[in-house]
Amino acid sequence: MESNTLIIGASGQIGIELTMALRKKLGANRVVASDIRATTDPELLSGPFEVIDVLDKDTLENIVSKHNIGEVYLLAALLSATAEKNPEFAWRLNMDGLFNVLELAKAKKISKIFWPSSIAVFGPSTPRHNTPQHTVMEPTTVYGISKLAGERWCAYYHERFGVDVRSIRYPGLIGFRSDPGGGTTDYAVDIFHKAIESGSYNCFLKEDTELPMMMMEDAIRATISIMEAPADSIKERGGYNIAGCSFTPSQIASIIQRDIAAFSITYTPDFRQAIADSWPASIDDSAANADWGWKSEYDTEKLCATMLAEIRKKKANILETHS
Ligand code: AKB
Repeated sequence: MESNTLIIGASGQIGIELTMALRKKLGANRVVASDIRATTDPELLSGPFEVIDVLDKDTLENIVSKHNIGEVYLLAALLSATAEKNPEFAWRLNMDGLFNVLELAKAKKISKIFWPSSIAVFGPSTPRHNTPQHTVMEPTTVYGISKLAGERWCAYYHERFGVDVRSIRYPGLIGFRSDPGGGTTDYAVDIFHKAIESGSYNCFLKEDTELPMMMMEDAIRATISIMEAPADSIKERGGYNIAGCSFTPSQIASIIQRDIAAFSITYTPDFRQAIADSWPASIDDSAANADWGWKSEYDTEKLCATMLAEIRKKKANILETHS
């Protein structure tokens, strides 16, 4: 019997889009979406849905056996800004959740794992531009520390127990279908919604804060490609650098102003500025390109044009449905 796929944390920013992409590819019934809370989202309910707390090992194991799960995408985590507010819980969720899934693979109850890492594994002592795959890694955030430790555990479980775990260091992810929650790069999604809704945006980062970003379509494609790549092509069992584009708040504000001339932006940096300042500005993804053929398809211009067009379309559809 063919095994199925489980997505843990399916209600989050990546989870919804990944669930839909995998259901399209594999068939709705072969992809089980799960989250800590029940959902009313029709997209998530277009196939099987289970409530799972990834910290509850027994329930996780029962669901894996009930649905004959082979591959697990573990997306449940606290992101950088939220993690700083609750370090103890962030560490527990981000680490113990990973251990529970790695242990299932070690016991041969599942065959393959995707676990997201992040550019947050890097820190202020890392070279900021074109950050290499292998370099100094001294993260200063709870989130970054948990991601770096998680990468090392993934590599350890692969080396020691043959666990097939694959990982990507996501940059800031920009999508129009779902909202981000609790990240430092969230401004770069919010700015498009505010520009269209109210014509102005108050940014929590300084105007010249350059960060690596990526259109969600690219991120989903990267995630599915690394999982489909032959096992012997995956040389990095910690996490792969992947690059999309890099920009500052003032650069995207200027692009938005070409479309919405009256758009205005103000800057009120808060605690997230220090997090952003500790991260790279741009990423070297040549290892991902060489090992499993990764290449981004969205530059900053294309990303902005897509966000503006799709958010407008979404709002027009909502108005139409309500009229
Ligand atoms: C965050 O801002 O915390 C995330 C990330 C870069 O991992 N988007």
